[in-house]
Amino acid sequence: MGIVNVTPDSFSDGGRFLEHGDAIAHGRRLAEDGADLVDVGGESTRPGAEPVGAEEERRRVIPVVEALAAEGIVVSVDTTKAAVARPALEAGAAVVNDVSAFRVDPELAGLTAAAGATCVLMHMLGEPRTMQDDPRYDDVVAEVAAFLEERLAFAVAEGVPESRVWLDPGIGFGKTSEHNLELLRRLDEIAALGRPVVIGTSRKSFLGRLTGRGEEGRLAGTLATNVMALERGASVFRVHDVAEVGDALRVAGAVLR
Ligand code: HH2
Repeated sequence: MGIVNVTPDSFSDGGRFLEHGDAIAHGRRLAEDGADLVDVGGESTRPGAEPVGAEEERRRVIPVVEALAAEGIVVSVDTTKAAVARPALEAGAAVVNDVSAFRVDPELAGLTAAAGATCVLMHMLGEPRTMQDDPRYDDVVAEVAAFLEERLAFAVAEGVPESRVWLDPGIGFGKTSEHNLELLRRLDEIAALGRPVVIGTSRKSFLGRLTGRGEEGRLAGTLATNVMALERGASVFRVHDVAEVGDALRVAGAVLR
């Protein structure tokens, strides 16, 4: 899953793809680099980010979703709002990637079901503005697994077939570096829920803390974590550097087989 952030403030590529033409060209490049899926988002979820209204979010993402889908690229829309997901699905998006797992806007579940779309349900403790203020768990993996199980049941109750639900432990969303590492170390416990696991470590700040590098220098850390996630059962890898991570996963996958 390649990332296209149509935002001024995303943590690693904010402002680079705010123009629709640039975002579309970037999505196309990610598909050429081997992405099976391109994730288009118009609201940054970086720690401390300010919320964006539905109208502005639609203005940012819908033309990009429409153009990429028209080229036959499988598109997911990274949003928590039904008012954004509805036109995105009409414009050809096939996947709804909701970092709130249908908590911000429960209506999004029925909408996903009616559209026959797939959804990504992600764990987050708190909300983006405050999530990194001293997050605490007794057992982060058990708590994330229980949350995802509950949200999966909610989605199914709202009519989304279980086969159309992917689960994501939400690396960096209300987690310390140690929580992120524990989730990666024990990712097999999330995979044991029986649904495809999505993992998003790309360029995130815990990699910077471990290596001392800024966003642009975190490819090696991104590769290491995605390979380890593959080994522990992840099957969808949300990344900025599609070609490089794709190669690493192909090689690691060949070894594992
Ligand atoms: N991470 C980010 C955004 N959306 N969706 C899923 N399913 N999993 C993730 O780990 C995830 C996500 C944050 O990364 P990014 O899009 O690069 O930055 P920003 O939120 O600042 O736009």
